[in-house]
Amino acid sequence: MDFVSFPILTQKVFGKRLVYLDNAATTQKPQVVLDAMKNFYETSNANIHRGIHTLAERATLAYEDARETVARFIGATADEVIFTSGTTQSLNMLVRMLGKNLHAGDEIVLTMMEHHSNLIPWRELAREKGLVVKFIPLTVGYTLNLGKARELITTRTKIVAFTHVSNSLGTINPVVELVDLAHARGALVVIDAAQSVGHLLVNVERLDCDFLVFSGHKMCGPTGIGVLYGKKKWLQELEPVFFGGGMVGDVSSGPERAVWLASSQRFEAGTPNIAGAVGLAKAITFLEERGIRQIEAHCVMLVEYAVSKLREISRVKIIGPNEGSLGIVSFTLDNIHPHDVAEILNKEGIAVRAGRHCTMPLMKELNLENGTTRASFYLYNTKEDVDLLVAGVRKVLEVFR
Ligand code: C6P
Repeated sequence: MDFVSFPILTQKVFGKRLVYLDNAATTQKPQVVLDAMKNFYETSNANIHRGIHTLAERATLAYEDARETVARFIGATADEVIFTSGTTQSLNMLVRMLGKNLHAGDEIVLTMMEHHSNLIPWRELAREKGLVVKFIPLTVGYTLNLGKARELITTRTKIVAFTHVSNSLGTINPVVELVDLAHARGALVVIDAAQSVGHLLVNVERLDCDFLVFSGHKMCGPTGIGVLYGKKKWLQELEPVFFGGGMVGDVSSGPERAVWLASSQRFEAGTPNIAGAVGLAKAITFLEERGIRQIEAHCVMLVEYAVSKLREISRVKIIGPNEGSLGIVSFTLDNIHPHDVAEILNKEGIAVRAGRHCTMPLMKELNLENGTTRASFYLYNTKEDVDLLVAGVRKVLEVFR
């Protein structure tokens, strides 16, 4: 599927066809995205919302069109979409904005499978303000323990923040149940959708989440562009935490506070990643043309195939749910260090990620101090890629007999 649209995938590594299975870290970029960004710089580059010359108007239009595209894609309105540099910046910004209304003793509920980006910002805030952070544990089947979630989410809970899809396990979390639980207790919901947007249909209206964040680079877009979605009623109440050009309606040298712009631009201080937004919008139309449902089905099929093949090897242990994993297969091979596994696979032209995947608390909980080897798939991967991975794994096991 779509192999030819991605120029980088046509190369060889150590004389072997590149088998790129590190898509949860970042996906490759189709030619149309590369062309869209090149075309922007060649024909339209200017700063936005500032100039009244032709290029400035063209660039502003391209940037705001990109915002419209993102909004439509996730079922939001344009004024609910804030461009950031990626999931990590979205979360750090959001934590600081929400933190202004949190007080000592308030509780934040996260899950044991959070990426550091949806963990450390909350922990830092909690340390500063005396907040309590609680974690929803996992079941033995690597899914969230919803019974415990019901106990942990109480009227003291102010925020429930969780990943839609685990980057280490591939687990798809039950968003609707968690949103219902949180809202029933009066808590706000923050969804880390870094591993889900562009992989399955994500509609913020249907999910009824309060905030949702994701990165362009994990869905065929460029690096350095991401999104913070917020329900309009919350964004209207929140104060920005970054200040500078492009976000004020009025400011003077006096001590009085500046007046922020009313639109989501007030959260985008400074010159944003204009070409990145253009590239992300192109990535979205590229994915839509291929069909998000088809992409999801393709990745699910590849995971099922990979799991069934890997399970034939007795020394492999799959670290993830039996079913319902989205494009991610994490595994261990006896006690072989995942870095050794990845190095040998690399010599076979196969790119995987090895280690703790920025989820150290999860790995500690699972007694996997060295982490796992993780293969992650996207629309351009094939069953042949899986076969090569499995052959590579057998090679690793021969080396570590
Ligand atoms: N996970 C991985 O290999 P950034 O780096 O800001 O684009 O995304 C951070 C992030 C947040 N949440 C989840 C669930 C993620 O998977 C990631 C990025 C990559 O798993 C790089 S650590």
